[in-house]
Amino acid sequence: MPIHLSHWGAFEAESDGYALTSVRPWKQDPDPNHIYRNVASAQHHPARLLRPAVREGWLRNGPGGKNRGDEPFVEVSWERAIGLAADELERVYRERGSSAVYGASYGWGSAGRFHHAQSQVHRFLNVLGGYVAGRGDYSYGCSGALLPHVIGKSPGDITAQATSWDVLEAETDLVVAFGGLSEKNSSSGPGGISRHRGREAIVSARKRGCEFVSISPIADDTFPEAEAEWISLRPGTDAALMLALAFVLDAEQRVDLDFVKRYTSGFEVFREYLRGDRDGQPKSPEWAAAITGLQATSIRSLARKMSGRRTMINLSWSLQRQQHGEQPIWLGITLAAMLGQIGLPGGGFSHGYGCTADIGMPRRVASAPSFSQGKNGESNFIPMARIADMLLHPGEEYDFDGQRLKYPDIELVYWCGGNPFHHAQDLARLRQAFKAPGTVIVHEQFWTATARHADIVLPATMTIERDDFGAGRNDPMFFPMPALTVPAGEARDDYAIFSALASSLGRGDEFTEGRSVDQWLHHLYDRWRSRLREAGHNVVDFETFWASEGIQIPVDEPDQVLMRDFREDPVGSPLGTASGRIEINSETIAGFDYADCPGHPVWLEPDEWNENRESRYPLHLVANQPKTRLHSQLDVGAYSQESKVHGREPVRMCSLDAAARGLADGDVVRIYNDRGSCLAGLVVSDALREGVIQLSAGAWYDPDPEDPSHCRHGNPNVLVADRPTSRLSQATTGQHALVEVEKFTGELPRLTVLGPPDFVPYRPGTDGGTP
Ligand code: PGD
Repeated sequence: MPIHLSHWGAFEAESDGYALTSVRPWKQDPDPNHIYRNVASAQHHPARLLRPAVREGWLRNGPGGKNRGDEPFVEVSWERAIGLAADELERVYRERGSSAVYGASYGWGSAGRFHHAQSQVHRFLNVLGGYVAGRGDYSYGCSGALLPHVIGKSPGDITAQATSWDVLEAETDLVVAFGGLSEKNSSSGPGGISRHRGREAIVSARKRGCEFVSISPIADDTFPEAEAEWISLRPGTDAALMLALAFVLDAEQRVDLDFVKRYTSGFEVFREYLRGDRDGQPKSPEWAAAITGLQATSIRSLARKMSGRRTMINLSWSLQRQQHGEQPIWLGITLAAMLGQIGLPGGGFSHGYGCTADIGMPRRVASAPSFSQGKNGESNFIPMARIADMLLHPGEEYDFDGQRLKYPDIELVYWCGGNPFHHAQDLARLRQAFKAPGTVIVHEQFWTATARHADIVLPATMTIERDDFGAGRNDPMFFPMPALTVPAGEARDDYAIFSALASSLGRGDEFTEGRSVDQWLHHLYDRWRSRLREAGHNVVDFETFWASEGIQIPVDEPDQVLMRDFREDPVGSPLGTASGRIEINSETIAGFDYADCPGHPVWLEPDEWNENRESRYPLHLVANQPKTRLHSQLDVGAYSQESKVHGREPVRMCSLDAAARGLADGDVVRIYNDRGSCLAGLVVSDALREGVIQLSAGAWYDPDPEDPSHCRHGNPNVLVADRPTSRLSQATTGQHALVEVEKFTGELPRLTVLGPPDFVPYRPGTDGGTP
């Protein structure tokens, strides 16, 4: 039976050529999840995009976004759609140049190396002259700016180089997981995952006697098999807890001063802050207790427990998806340095196991082949999460990582493989921002909110409808992915769409290099095979690979340990920081003079947190990753839909908070703050700390036509502020917001986002063309 790869695992599928008739997880996956069940049920769902469509007002009046998101669509032929998009691209590049085209097109897209949507769109726009790019990402954008200054590595480096599960299993005595070690987030990995390994490793570490501590406002943020001690702190206060742990290590002479001296720089400056030498406030457990809501005694005993044994500090990505997100990451690394175990098997830190399925998989000798994006001729970029600011404030200046930058003036937005109306914050504001450019072009598989906020919408195939090959970011398995069915409706591969557009614009040869999909797959594979052969690794030829159920890419070092080289030889293998060491104090960051990210890690109060329970919005919303889908992908699929309550996204709240509001399990509730509101279905669960609720991201945004700040479906990003982490990183703070919850007693509104939008027939003469 053919094996197919998805971000959430490999699966075996049978098909009748039109649809999948049977799907089950790959036999060799020790711990599959159920997200694969969304695939077959979504493929022919009414929300599937079947034909090219153009917003009626854009078709009639041309560029201009005033009514974008409010008007019906006209379905048109492929020929017409390609003609309209090509003419508009030609106009914008000619009149305004590449600095007026925003093509970052952020998003996870689908598994598959050739049809990788972002590679496709970037290559296409590069052929036309380039585009304004987005730097960083929504996953770990804050760490992306910070870590190069602190450890001279990107988050991508440290996820690929993370100490392997095998080593953790054999060596670690204590895992202290800030932000947990999540079972649900371990379901998926970018580009695909073959064998989900986390649970096995935790089970066998536990059997050996390894202990786990889960620090999170949500009890089930760590695999149940870890049997973790739950330290339930107030959301957003990990930095204060970490400072107090560091304070105890220092006060009780538990700091490995030899390690600190040899491998770090700036410890003394940080220690003055810790002891309160400059501000008069020692960062003691008593000080942290008032901020975190924990007992000073439990902070002290955790610090003692961490010293003197092999301790792995796990820093989840969620910690930095909040205001001042740099601080807990920097402090977690500082704590690991003070314990002196960085570079030792099973000790040190990770960022972070449990965030995606591939962290803890040792590096391969080479990544799988990929489609070249070419060279971007445009130098303008924005930090990825600043899209609404860019569209609303062209020409405005802002700070980013020591630079003073200016937002470009965008006329055309091109999106392929992402869903900004899922991933961005303050969606009512984003909706306003999306009205600014002249034209928005989107390739999508479904009528997501992003497709509904576009002018030209082009239907793309799903992975099961096209030939490709796939491998995850760190995963050693490389799978052939032959198409399992024909495309739904008139959907085309992104490659076919870009080839047609490039050819209309006279750039076809540059984009395709004269190759069909099949020729590209052969070409990319053969080139990759020769490179591996030169490096001494033999892999089978393309035909053998294509007929196989996947091949193994050799792994470099199964017992990989993060920063082992640096520990063994700090002079010969220095870090890429200014000092070549771990920077506990960074002169570079201090030189930027940012009050919201000073030169060493500190506690900074966020603008929004629930210290004051008397506030109008006393509940702390954690808007984290969902369990039954990846981000917003395939929200219409069966597994995702089964989790809904009265069709709304589930929100979890503890029994005390529910009782205080007269709410019961299964109620439809309204969650609100000054930015917006949404409906959700209540699940009462004492896995939540009192005063905290959890509503995962990813329910497709279904705005009330009268009030776009109200989502009828349960998308938390109407509630979360579009506030940057700091001037250093300008990343998302999507994880938290303050809210209140009440029972919804009105008539339950119908959801419109789970079907197609309104279509109107083409009215000849409106633009002189034909449909
Ligand atoms: P996805 O739902 O994966 O979200 O944001 P991202 O935009 O990546 O969107 C992918 C889209 O691509 C889907 O709509 C899918 O249909 C489409 N697609 C898939 N394959 C293809 C293809 O081959 N071609 C084309 N044309 N389209 C395709 C994720 C982002 O959300 C991330 S990474 C994180 S970590 C953030 N997390 C949070 C969070 O924790 N909390 C909040 N509040 N907000 C977040 N937003 C961020």
